[in-house]
Amino acid sequence: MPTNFGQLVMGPPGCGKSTYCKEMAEFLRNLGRNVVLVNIDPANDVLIYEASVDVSNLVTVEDVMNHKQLGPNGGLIYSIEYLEENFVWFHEQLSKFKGSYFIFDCPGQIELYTHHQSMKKIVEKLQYSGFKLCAVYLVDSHYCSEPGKFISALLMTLSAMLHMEMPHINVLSKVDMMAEFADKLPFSLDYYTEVMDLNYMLECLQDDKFTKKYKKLNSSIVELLDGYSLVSFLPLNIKDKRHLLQVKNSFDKANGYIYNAGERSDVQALLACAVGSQTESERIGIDRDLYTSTMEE
Ligand SMILES: Nc1nc2c(ncn2[C@@H]2O[C@H](COP(=O)(O)OP(=O)(O)O)[C@@H](O)[C@H]2O)c(=O)[nH]1
Ligand SMILES: [Mg+2]
Repeated sequence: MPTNFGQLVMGPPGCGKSTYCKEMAEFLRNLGRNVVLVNIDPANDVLIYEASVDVSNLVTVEDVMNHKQLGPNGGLIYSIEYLEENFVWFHEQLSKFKGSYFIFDCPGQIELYTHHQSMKKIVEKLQYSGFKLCAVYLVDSHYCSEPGKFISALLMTLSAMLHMEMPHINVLSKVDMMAEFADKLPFSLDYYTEVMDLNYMLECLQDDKFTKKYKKLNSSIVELLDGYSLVSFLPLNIKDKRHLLQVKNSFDKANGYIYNAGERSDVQALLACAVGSQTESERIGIDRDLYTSTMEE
């Protein structure tokens, strides 16, 4: 029986999930992969790609809001709970595309990834029925513009990693926009992607006008993040093919696609992908020049 590989694209609203799904699907299709796009964001009323499976055929937030007298957030949570209850429908839809590579465009309500149970249960059911999945968690690079925002993004990302309990890669999206707020960035791009020594960030937090009154809390949060030492990001400008390739290599390792699917038959390419044998400048140096030149002036 063919294995179904795939990824769930998660992250807060507006971080670029749907755009990523569309562009990554195209990128992978150009490499010869048979990609199926699945929309599981019931709030996605206008789709920018053609979805082979669309949760709106089962439930829409608008209907839920009208029938259950809920607001947009409650409506979305209810819709995902409804999808979980109707997993048989969902599985039947996906079964039509056996052996494909699945990209799931997920909703932007982060409580679904940090503490609510339905997304986790949907993932468990998919894994139980043979899907090999990983999470691609997008965070808008605008979060780097203030120390408090960056720390909250790290906490949110860490919570999602711990809660979802699945192979996980994190992506800092829209890095092409970083030059616009370069004057606000005390550190270079690799500091944010590698999440280097957070004591430097702590110093910024202790001086920042919004966070300086919470000195003990700031220290505890930084200590917690340092203790887990799990969060790092890959940079992504959606128009940059080198970034798409880096992200692809990373998610293919995360869910084991490179070891099973036989797409990259060339042994050297396989090894390079498997052991991550890239030089530092290949991985991030070009980006530093492109996106942070104004920061270093
Ligand atoms: N500059 C820039 N804009 C992006 C990038 N990725 C997405 N966007 C824009 O961000 C906005 C929100 O993207 P969308 O995919 O709808 O986000 P979602 O709510 O997470 O699905 C759209 O206007 C996209 O064109 C990127 O890499 N660079
Ligand atoms: Mg979207």
